[in-house]
Amino acid sequence: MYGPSASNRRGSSHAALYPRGAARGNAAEMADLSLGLVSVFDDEASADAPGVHRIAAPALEEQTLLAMYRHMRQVRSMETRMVMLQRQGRVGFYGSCAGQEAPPIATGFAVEKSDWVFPALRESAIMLVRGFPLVKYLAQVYGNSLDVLKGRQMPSHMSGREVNQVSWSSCIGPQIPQAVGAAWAAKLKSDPAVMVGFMGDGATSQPDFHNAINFAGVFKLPVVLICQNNHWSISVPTSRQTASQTIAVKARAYGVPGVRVDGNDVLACYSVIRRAVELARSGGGATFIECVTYRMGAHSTSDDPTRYRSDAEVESWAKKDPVERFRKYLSAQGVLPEGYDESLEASFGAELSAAIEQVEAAAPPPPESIFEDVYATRPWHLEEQLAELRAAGPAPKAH
Ligand SMILES: Cc1ncc(C[n+]2csc(CCOP(=O)(O)OP(=O)(O)O)c2C)c(N)n1
Ligand SMILES: [Mg+2]
Repeated sequence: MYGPSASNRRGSSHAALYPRGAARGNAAEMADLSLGLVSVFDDEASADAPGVHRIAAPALEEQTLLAMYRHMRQVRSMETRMVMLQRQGRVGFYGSCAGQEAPPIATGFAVEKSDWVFPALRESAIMLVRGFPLVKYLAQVYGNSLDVLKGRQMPSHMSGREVNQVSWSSCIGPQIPQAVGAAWAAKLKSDPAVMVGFMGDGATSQPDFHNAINFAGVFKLPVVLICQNNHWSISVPTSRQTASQTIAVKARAYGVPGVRVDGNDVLACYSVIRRAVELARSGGGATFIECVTYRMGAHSTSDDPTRYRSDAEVESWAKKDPVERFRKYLSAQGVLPEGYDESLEASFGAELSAAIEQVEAAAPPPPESIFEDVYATRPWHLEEQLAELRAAGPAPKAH
């Protein structure tokens, strides 16, 4: 989408700012990475990327790398299955994150238990990395009695109190000031929690983005703002969204370091997000990260992307599939056990089928539940309405 800048073409100054193997950074060091493309994978997919800035792989144990890979594959299988279920009429709506697995999975590994996630549209799976049960997760799509949100949210708007993840709000943008506000609260309370706020490329055109990042810069807040630039806001391409050279560079205007990273390279995402989280926790303030990625499927099950984007574009990004790139990397490193993929597919396929079966067998939320969770003590007029509902008996069966 973006051409190489003069500073990228020089390249060497970049290398000095983010040296290979650097474990920790400071705000000044990260400030000039907003025009390049930080990457770990040295593969065909990134070889000709303009301004590519290769960094060393993060020092992660083999077990952690495999766990990360497992999550990437699991999410891909889950997204594929859920879209199929929608097409079969078993769920009403689904928003898939296929193609964009790397930033959320990397985030799940980069944050600590006490940190909070404020997602945009395609980061629900962070909850699974942080231990949220699959059955409860899928029940949200069905909105039935196993759903912790009691069917009150649109499908795919998962959230989980036990994993510190708030619901995304459907409106584009409000989670950004919410993340920043929570970071301000944490700072005022000397709470070491870091807030991670996500957005799509489209959300960077919203006033909420500018208000929030400005505030985060001025008050040096413990927040990491992550934009998943998937090149489209439904049918609007990034080129019609902004005339900025990159999205990450917008951070400069607010005195916040901006880092542009290969969003289909899970290890690069992990390194950059982890450093930003550490920086935030150590009092270094906010970082804005642009993850350059691609939505492989439709915006949601209500969208037909063939109306606005070309097959050639989709095919060119298919070659940069983040799951496949990670598989090739692990295989080249000798980390992937023989037959691992096959056993993973089989076990996760079975786990998914069992979870779906359990969820589909659950009853709808009881009608009385609409009177719960707003007031600590139910006011008289709601008591009256509840009595009326009970007196009316069960609703007629839908055909
Ligand atoms: C304030 C607001 N305006 C418009 C919409 C309709 N809408 C839903 S998703 C979307 C595009 C979002 O694009 P982006 O932020 O790039 O996220 P992506 O879907 O690409 O992940 C729009 C315009 C909305 N939900 N809220
Ligand atoms: Mg987008």
